[in-house]
Amino acid sequence: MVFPEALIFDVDGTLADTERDGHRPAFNQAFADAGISWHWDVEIYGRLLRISGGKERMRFYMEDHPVEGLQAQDIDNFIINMHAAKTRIYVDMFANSQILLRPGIERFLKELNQQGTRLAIATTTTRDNVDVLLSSTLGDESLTWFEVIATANEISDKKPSPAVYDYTLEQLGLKAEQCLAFEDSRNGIVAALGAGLNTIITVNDYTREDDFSGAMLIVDQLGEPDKPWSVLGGWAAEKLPADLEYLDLNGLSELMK
Ligand code: XBP
Ligand code: MG
Repeated sequence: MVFPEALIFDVDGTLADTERDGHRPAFNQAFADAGISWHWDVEIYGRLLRISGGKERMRFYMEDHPVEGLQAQDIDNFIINMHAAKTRIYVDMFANSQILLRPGIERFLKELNQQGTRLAIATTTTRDNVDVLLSSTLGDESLTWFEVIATANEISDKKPSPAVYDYTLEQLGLKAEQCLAFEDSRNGIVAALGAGLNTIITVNDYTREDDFSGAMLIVDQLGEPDKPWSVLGGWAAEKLPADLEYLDLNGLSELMK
């Protein structure tokens, strides 16, 4: 293996823990505003995360929790409108944002950007959500660090489909073996592996127990000098220097040998 030409990052759960305290309350606010009795608590939402994509998640939930008075022919419009409302609420939440990047993300992205490694994003979330997360945590300029930002706006076929990764590779003009993906979930790794990408996993509270078979490396987070990571597994884990406490360019080079 050689050092990757490009690194491709998932967003939700990987760059930031957006699901529990971001997307979930935004959905609930949209439901409440529309006068719908749905409420997704932390546990219910964890189960629903199996379905990627907010529109798909609502459609799935509706099968067992029909909305009173909603006719079959109005369901598509209902989903579109609810999702647009949820996206507006989510974006507005960042005005007084408590959503921070996960440990190591800012440090590592800056290091990669300075060193000239090409960067991309491959996510099933909506483009507005990516823009607000990046600009509120790293500044507007950070959007230009990513050569490709592939979202649900470009690719409607969501993870675990590899479509968003296939599209990202095509846009980068690179083959899968020249790149590396960063993911946090089962759906994410299935998508990345499906596109042929080596994958590093940072688990989170919702995904800790997921099946990450095939991952190159599994860690609790990318780590910081004052917040060392825990290496949890992965087929390349033993290549890492034992005293390495966080992922940096040197660690990545070792991993790719
Ligand atoms: C993210 C998702 C998204 C978000 C909500 O998955 O599944 O649906 O939960 O965003 P991944 P939208 O991290 O694998 O990309 O409501 O915009 O879909
Ligand atoms: Mg994710």
